[in-house]
Amino acid sequence: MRTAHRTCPLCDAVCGLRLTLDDSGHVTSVKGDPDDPFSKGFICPKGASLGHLDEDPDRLRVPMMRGEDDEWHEVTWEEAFGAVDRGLKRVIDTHGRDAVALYLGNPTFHTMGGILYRGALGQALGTRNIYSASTIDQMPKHVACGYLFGDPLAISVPDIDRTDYLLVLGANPVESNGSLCTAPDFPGRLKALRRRGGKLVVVDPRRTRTAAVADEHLFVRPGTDAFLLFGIVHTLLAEDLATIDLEVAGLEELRRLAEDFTPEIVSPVCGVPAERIVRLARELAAAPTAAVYSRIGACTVEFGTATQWLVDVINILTGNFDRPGGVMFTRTATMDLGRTGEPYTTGRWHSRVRGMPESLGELPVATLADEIETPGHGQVKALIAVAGNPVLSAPGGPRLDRALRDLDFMVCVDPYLNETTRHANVILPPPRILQMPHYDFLLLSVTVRNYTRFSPAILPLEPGQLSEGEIMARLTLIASGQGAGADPGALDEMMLEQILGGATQAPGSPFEGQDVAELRASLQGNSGPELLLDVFLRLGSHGLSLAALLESPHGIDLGPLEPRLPELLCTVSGRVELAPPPLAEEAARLRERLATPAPEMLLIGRRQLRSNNSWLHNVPTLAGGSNQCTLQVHPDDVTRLGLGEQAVVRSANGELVVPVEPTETIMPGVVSLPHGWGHAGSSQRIAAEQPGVNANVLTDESVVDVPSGNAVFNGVPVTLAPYEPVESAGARSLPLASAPA
Ligand SMILES: Nc1nc2c(c(=O)[nH]1)N[C@H]1C(S)=C(S)[C@@H](COP(=O)(O)OP(=O)(O)OC[C@H]3O[C@@H](n4cnc5c(=O)[nH]c(N)nc54)[C@H](O)[C@@H]3O)O[C@H]1N2
Ligand SMILES: Nc1nc2c(c(=O)[nH]1)N[C@H]1C(S)=C(S)[C@@H](COP(=O)(O)OP(=O)(O)OC[C@H]3O[C@@H](n4cnc5c(=O)[nH]c(N)nc54)[C@H](O)[C@@H]3O)O[C@H]1N2
Ligand code: SF4
Ligand SMILES: [Mo]
Repeated sequence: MRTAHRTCPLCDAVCGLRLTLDDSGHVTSVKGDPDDPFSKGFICPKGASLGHLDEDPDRLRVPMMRGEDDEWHEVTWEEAFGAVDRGLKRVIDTHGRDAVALYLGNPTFHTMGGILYRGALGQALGTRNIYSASTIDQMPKHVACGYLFGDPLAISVPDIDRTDYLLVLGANPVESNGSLCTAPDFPGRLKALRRRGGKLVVVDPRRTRTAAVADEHLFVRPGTDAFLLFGIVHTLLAEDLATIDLEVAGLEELRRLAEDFTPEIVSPVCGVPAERIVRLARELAAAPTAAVYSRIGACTVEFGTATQWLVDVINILTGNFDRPGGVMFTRTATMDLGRTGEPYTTGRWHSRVRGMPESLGELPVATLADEIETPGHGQVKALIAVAGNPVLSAPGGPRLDRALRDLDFMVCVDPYLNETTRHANVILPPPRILQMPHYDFLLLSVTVRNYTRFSPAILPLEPGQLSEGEIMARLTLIASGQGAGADPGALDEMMLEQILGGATQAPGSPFEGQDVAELRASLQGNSGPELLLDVFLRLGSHGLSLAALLESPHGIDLGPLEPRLPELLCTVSGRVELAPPPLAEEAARLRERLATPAPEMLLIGRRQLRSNNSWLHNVPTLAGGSNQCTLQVHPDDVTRLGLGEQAVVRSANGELVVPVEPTETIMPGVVSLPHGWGHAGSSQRIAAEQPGVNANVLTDESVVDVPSGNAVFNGVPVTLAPYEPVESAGARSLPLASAPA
C-alpha cells in the first residue's frame, strides 16, 4: 500500500486528492487532500471515482486503426504514426494545408500535453481551420474582455471569499463547481458568504441547487440576460449610482446605448419584474463590495458577448472592478501565458463558407460541418481531433456525425472509442490519468486565491507507451513534414530554446542577458512538459521553480488576489473601453429584438453533478440515480400539453423522444435537457446501457452569437407534443429515447 497526492483533473475546481494504491498500482481509495491549502480536503463524487475512471476496462491502451472492413485493429505506435503521416500528407499534397482541420476539445485545457502543444500543432499544420471547445463555451467572454480591456485573456473572477454581494447569472457552481472561476468547494464558499452576512442572488430559468442556497432566486427567460443587465445599467446611470474608479472611455456612449433599456421596457422581455431590476441595481451599488458572475447560461446564448460585456460594465460602474470583494485578476505562479500585450482584434481571417470571423486564432465550431460538406478550394478533407467529442458536444451534432464520415482522413487523440472517434482512421490513446504529470496552466489563471500545485505522475509509463506530450509532439512533427519517425524530444528542445532565447532578450525578464545554454542546463524535469513548466515558473513573478513545487506536494497558497488591471490593460486608448463599436452594434441588435415576440417554449441545458460533458457516463459509481437524461418540464406545461412519460421535442433542427421529468423547479415555458448523452450502440459498455439522447440534435448550428461565433445552447425555440407509441392508431413511429435518422 502507498499514498499518493495529485490534483483532480476532472473539472475546473483543481481539488487536491489523496489516493491509496496497492502494490499492483490499483487505486484502493480516493479522498480529498486535507493538506491542500486551497481545497482543504474537499472532494466531489467525480473526484472520488477517479480510480474507477482510471481503470475503466473500456479505455484504449494501445493505438487503434480502422481497417477497410470497418473493424478496429490494435497496432503499434510506429504503424499508427506511419498511417497518420501518409493520411495527412495525401490530403495536404492534394488539397493544401487548409484542408486539414484541428479540433481541440475541453480536456486539452486541462492536460499538460494538450495545453503545451496545441499551439505548436496548429502552427505546424499551417491551416486556418482550427477549432476548439472555446467556441462552444467561453468565446463570448474572450471577445467581450478583448474589447473592454484589449486583452481577451483578461478574465476576472469574483472574489467570492471576500465579497458582500454576489449576483450569479447562468451558472450553477453547486453542481458544476464553477468555471472560469477556480474555487474548490464552491458550495462551501457560497455558504460562508452568507454566514458572514453577505447576500447571494441567483438568476436562472431553473431553481438550481445554487439557487436553493441563495438568499434570492429570480427566474429569467432564457437568452435574455443582456436585456436584464441593460436594465440594471440604465438604472445605475439614470439614478446616478455609478462610482467608477478606473480610467474609462465611452461612458457617454454607454449612457446613450442604455437609454432605451429602461427596467419597464426590458421587464416583459426577460421576465424579471421592473421593480426587482431597479432593486438589483440599487443593491449592487449600495453593497460595500459586490461581484457579478456569469457562465454557460449567459455565454452560450444568442447575445452571449453582449451579456458578458454588460456583466463587466456593471462591475465597473459599481466600483467593484479590480478591487477586493469585487472581481479581480489572478496572479499565476507561471508567467502570464498567451498574453501578447497587443490590442485585441478579431477577423484576421474568415471562415470560407459562412464568412465567420476568426477569434484567438480559431474559427467557430458551429461552422465546422459547413467547411467539411461544402465543396471548393479549401474544403476540409481531414481532421485531427484531440480530446473532443463534437458529435455530442457541438450544435447540430448529427450533421457533424454525417460529415465526419465523408472525410478522407481522421486521427483522434483520445482514450475512448466513442461517438466521434469511431469515425477516425487512427486513434492514439493517451496514458492513464495516474501516469500523467499534471499542472493546470489554464485553471490556475482564474483561481479565487493565488495558488499553485504540481502533481508528478503517480504510475510510470509502461515500456513502449507514449505520454500525451510525446503523442502531440509527434503529430506536430508529422504536420511540419518531418515524418513519422522524428524525435519528439527535438521539438521540446526547439520550444525551450525559443522561450529561453526570447526571455534572455526581454528587458526586465528574470533571464535578461543570461546564456541560453546555461539556462537550459539548469532546467529540471522528467519530460518536455515538465521542463517547460520549470521555465514558465522561473519566469513567473512569484519566484518559483519546479523544484519548489515538488517540495510542496499539497500545493502552495500564494495569498489573496491583489489589484492588477493596469498591467493587463492594452486597449489602443489605454483606458477601459465601456462602449466600443462592435458592442454598440450588439446593443442596436438588442434594441431591434425588443419588438420581437418571444417563442412559446425554450430549451436550455443542464449539468449534472456526477457527470462531465460526454465522457463520464461509463463509470459505474457515477451512473444512475440523479444522473439521468430527462427533459425537465414544469407541471403546468405537462398538463397544458397533455404530456405522458415521454414527449416529442422538436426544434428547427431536429426532434427527439425523451422521458419527461415534471418539476416545479423549472420556469413555465422552459424545458431542460442535459448534454453529453446519446451513447446508443457505444462500445463504452456502461454508457451504452443508459444511452440517453444527444441534446445537440435540437440545437441549431446556423444560429450563433454574432461577435464570437459561439454556439447557442440555451434559449433554443422548441415545441413539445405527447409521444404516441407506434401501437396507437395513426401515430408516427419514433424509436424510444433516440433521434430519428
Ligand atoms: N458536474 C459537472 N461539472 C462540470 C461539467 C459537467 O458537465 N458536470 N462541465 C464543466 C464545464 S466544461 C463547464 S464550461 C462548466 C460550466 O459551469 P456552469 O456554467 O456553472 O454550468 P451549468 O450547470 O451548465 O450552469 C448553467 C446554468 O445556466 C442556466 N441557464 C440556462 N440558460 C440561461 C439563461 O438564458 N440565463 C440564465 N441566467 N441562466 C441560464 C442553467 O439553468 C444552468 O443552471 O462546468 C464544468 N463542470
Ligand atoms: N447542448 C449543450 N452542448 C454543450 C454544452 C452545453 O451546455 N449544452 N457545453 C459545452 C461545453 S461548456 C463544452 S466545454 C463542450 C465540451 O466539448 P468536447 O470537449 O468536444 O467534449 P467532451 O465531452 O468534453 O469530450 C472530451 C473528450 O476528451 C476525451 N478525454 C478525456 N480525458 C482525456 C485526456 O486526458 N486526453 C485526451 N487526449 N483525451 C481525453 C474524452 O474521452 C472525450 O472524448 O461541450 C459543449 N456542448
Ligand atoms: S469538484 Fe472537480 S476537481 Fe474537485 S473533486 Fe470534483 S471533479 Fe475533481
Ligand atoms: Mo466547458
